[in-house]
Amino acid sequence: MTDCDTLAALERRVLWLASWTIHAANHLRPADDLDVKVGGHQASCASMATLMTALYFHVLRPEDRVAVKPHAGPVFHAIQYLAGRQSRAQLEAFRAFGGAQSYPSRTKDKDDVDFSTGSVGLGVAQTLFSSLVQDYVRAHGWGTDRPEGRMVALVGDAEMDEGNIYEALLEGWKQGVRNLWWVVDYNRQSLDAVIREGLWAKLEVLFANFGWDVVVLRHGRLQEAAFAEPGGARLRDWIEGCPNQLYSALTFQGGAAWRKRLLDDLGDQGAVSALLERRSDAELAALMENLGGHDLPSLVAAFEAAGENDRPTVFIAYTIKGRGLPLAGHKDNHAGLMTPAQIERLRAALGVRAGHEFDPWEGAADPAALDRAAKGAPFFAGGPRRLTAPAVPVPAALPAPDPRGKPLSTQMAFGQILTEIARTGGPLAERIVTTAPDVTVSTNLGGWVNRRGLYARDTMADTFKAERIPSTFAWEFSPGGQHFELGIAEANLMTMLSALGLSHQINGVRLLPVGTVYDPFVLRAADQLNYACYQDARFLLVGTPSGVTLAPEGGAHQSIAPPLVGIAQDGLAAFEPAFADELAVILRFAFDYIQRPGDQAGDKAPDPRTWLRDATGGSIYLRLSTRPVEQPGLAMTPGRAQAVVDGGYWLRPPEASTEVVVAYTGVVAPEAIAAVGRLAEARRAPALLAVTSADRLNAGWSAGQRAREAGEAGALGHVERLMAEVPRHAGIVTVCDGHPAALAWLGAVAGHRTRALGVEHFGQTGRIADLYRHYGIDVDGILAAAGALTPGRPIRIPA
Ligand SMILES: Cc1ncc(C[n+]2csc(CCOP(=O)(O)OP(=O)(O)O)c2C)c(N)n1
Ligand SMILES: [Mg+2]
Repeated sequence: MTDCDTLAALERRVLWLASWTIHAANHLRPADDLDVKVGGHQASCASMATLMTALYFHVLRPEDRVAVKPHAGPVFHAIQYLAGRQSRAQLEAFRAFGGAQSYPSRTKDKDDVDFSTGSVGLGVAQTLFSSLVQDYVRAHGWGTDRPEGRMVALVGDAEMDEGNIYEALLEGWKQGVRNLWWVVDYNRQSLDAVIREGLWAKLEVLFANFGWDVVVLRHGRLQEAAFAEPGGARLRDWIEGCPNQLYSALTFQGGAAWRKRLLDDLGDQGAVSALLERRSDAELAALMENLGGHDLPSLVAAFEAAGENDRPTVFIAYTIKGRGLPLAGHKDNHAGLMTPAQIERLRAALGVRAGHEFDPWEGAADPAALDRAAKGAPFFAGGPRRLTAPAVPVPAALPAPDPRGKPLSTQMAFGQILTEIARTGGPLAERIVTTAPDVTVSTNLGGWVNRRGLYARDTMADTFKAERIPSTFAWEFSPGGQHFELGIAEANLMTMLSALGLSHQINGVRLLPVGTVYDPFVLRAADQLNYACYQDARFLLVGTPSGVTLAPEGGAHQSIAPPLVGIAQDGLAAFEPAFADELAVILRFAFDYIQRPGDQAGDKAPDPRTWLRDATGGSIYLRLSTRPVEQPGLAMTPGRAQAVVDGGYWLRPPEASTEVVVAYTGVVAPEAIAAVGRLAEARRAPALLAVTSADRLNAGWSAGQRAREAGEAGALGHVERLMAEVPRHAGIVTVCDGHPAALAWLGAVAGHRTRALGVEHFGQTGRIADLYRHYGIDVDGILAAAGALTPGRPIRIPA
């Protein structure tokens, strides 16, 4: 066990290294790197140095996982460095290209980051969902060879304003979350301002209401000892009543200012005056700064006491932003940087020689003892923290629903395919875990849930079933269930997918997460989705219903922009199929694709057929619809299946004489097919392109161009091959139930004039026919566009 003197010496090294890392990034780089100063770190780091020293060098265990608040990144890297897990070169390149990241990053940092942070609030929720996932995994009998870990979030007090934290809190309460610590760095400062008075009391009540243990770390040992002296009670009352702004301001001004103010306020009270007089200015400042979050013995004792049980616990640790630095307490310190003169004074105080700033134990009395303590800390004793799990085999084909001549929607097909997987069982079925924010039935997961059950740590019977009341859905919860039912909070869905989708690396157990959401609400949780992808979590996201095609369901539920999200979101391959057999092929691909090894471990070479870096894998987004459409009755040949995955295929190929091409994606297939039939009357050899993934076509196009620019003469993306078949004089009409920009770029691939049809305005309700007409994505709209775009006989409209 590391004693508190050793921890205190480690803390000094942590504070120095973090401060120097930031200073070096600002002052020691070539001049052209200094165009933007690196703010937002120094004061936050000083606030967190004590807390993080106690946690990483004493309290945490190898199985614990931590989300470090973004601006404490340099403290994290310094700790990793002292433990031998981070390189000096990375610290020296802090915030430079390829160097240690500003905010801890699972994917971009080279040391072992458990959870990325940056967009405040998200890492906090991630720890909660990761804890639920750990329970899920163990409830299914997996991963029991490892001890249970605790999920820990280090949270800023202003970060607690983020709403997603409370959405997660509520869900955690419902699901009986445990093994979770949130440690609030209660420095009473945000970026702009000083925090409202009494926030801690609100948090205390709130968390207690949700069944959490609340530990307020207000005073350190020095303060507690002073409170025990004559007059100490008055001092305590003064400290506890002192407004945040004043406490911060006095901290900034130091010992003499403290004395003056305290004497002014309490000085006539004999015993208090004596208490103050017994201390020098420096001692008085140290006393007043000795808050709970800066007192190693208090922190260690509190964490150890809480570690006795698995209850969710919030620690409100009083700290001082910038503590130990000349920036301490100043309300403008968020982006504050120490001047070269100030860092020189800190250097002198800590006994650091010039030129030895990055030496791990420079200035330490007993370097060998510190080295042993740092590297031997339990947290670092468990070897690599990132686990692996073998891929779950995926069958060569998934069962495509048999429409038997009946129209079918992609959402119905999705439900049927999953139900069939549930029925046939096997490894794929075992590892799929579904989740939805109160849209399980309405996104067609009901069949799957009927067979696989809902998950909960405790069994809960379906009362309707027990009472023999007929119902289509069995709603039984058990530890073996495979559906996580979430409340209506799309942010929680995405964070849950992020947690489920990292299980192979966090728990060493592979899960295949499938989350469904009404497509418009992808945007409601777009930042959480981005966060999940940024961490390289692996999942399938199914947006359904989508577009204006949900028609009478209400204009307020329409999605216009998600196809563009599908194109733009890094780490997410988006598909928008029209037909059931396409969906079956895409789903099979998806279950395989989400298990591929990623950028860090995987083969980074692009596939020469498409120029997509498919070997690395990623997550999948499917945009589906509730509109039944006639199935084309085509065979699913290997060639068509490959093209469906690559992003598109010719339903009617172009010829040398082709004058117009209609390219569609998704649910508007019937309109596109009918329009091409009609066009044949007025234009030569109209062609029809089925786009199953605008995202993958677009990505392959960009990659092909980049490769050619880099000298790979033969590089061609799939869409470039498709468009090469279209004669130069032909025009292209694109159509989709979403923003027209999703397909408008097709014309640029090989230089064809293009008219892009789609939806640009939000909120009309009506029948599908009304809306398609209104937005011009019906047959007449396509014909009108084709007529205006290409020369030739007038086209008869309406049909
Ligand atoms: C979602 C999001 N919004 C805004 C920011 C910009 N930002 C970074 S830190 C911060 C304030 C943080 O205050 P607090 O959480 O109290 O941490 P401290 O500055 O005290 O270390 C803000 C607004 C961000 N990183 N993420
Ligand atoms: Mg703060």
